[in-house]
Amino acid sequence: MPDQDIPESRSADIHEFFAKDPASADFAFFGRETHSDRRGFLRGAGLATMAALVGAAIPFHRNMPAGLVPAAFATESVLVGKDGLTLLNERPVNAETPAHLLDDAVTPTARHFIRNNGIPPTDMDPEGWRLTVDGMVDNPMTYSIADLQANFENVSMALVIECGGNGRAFFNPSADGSQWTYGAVGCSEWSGVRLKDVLTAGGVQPNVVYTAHEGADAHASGVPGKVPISRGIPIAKAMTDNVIIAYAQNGRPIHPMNGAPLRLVVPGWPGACSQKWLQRIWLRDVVHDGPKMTGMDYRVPSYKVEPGEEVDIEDFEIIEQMPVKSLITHPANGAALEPSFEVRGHAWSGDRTIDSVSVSFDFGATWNSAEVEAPANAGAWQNFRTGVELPGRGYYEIWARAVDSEGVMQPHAIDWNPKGYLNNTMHRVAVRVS
Ligand SMILES: Nc1nc2c(c(=O)[nH]1)N[C@H]1C(S)=C(S)[C@@H](COP(=O)(O)O)O[C@H]1N2
Ligand SMILES: [Mo]
Repeated sequence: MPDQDIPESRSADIHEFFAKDPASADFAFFGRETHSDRRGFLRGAGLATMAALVGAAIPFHRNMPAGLVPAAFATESVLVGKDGLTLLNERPVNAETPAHLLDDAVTPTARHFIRNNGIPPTDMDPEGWRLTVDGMVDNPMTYSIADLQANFENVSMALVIECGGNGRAFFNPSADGSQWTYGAVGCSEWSGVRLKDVLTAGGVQPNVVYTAHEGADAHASGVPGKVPISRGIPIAKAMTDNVIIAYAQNGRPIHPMNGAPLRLVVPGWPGACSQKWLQRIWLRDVVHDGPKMTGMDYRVPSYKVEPGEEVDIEDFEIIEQMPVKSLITHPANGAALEPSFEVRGHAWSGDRTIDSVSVSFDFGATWNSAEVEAPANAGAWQNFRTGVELPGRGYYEIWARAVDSEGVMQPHAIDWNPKGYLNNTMHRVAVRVS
């Protein structure tokens, strides 16, 4: 590979890295060689890309044994191109963003969390990518990404993706699954075409009730043909304006771990609806029953249950909108501060908007209303800020609670459910004034 093709910064050009040197990229992201017919890591051209990825030239590269994986990758591997994320699980990969790193109004790609149910595809070449739209449509179609761009209106929107299990770590009794704390949420700017336009072009048949989404990732068990996750949404939701088939994230190709080169973005609903590495959407006349649609997956009891209570599987229903929630992104939890500072963060609520956010520093005895900005567009989170003036030195907690456009407020305590979904309790951060 000629030198001028070297990506300049490790986070900006991950996609090019994949396109130009798949073998090295595979190694960097997956910790293994996936194309045995291709040149191995660090042989010949691999050096240039590796230097770009470790962020500096490697003066002693001649001494590096062939095939040696730099220690810089050993700890980062899949987190290449990500900045400061906490790795919760490695296979499949789950990584969340510490709340204070989510301070930006629009989440940089490097800080968008990763939630994988299986093993990502290694071929994410945008040129060869195809999306098939079929099932109960009059005109089944297969599109390249260029076809989508040429045939439909291209739109860019800041959209919230939050994992249904965000906050699971705080359930007691605890729930199985990735122990997300606060950071399985992000609001990147996504560019793509509207799902509704693509479905309309296909001719939605009158008896359609649900979409079904398929991606190119493989099941974690490695069993060929086994699908890790295939979810869908009611057709009415699919036909709304801000559900998009995205080909870009923050004006750049989508990060490989966020679903490059094509993904769905269904803001306000469990992240699981936003199929990554999207290859097929088919329309159905029944509620979709693919993997992770049934049983207890992304479902909660249809009534309030006691913590630990056994619930009949029949009594579970599919999670639709995510509940009202806020996140304090400044100050950081554990910060040492002067008595006067600004509290900042974001608030969001499913398909609704936020009416108000209040902030307390005296364990909820008094609340001050924060200034809340309008969303950048429907489906984006809303930024809030307020100044606080603490009375003197000591330990304080900053609490935030949002109220949405239907008057629903975040709770103090968790509404327990067996799989630990939908934890929207108030966010608290500890600060010390000295
Ligand atoms: N193909 C595919 N799409 C997927 C998943 C997956 O494992 N495979 N995970 C889903 C879940 S559970 C979530 S929360 C979001 C996370 O998106 P992100 O990894 O880009 O943050 O992707 C969803 N789309
Ligand atoms: Mo998720």
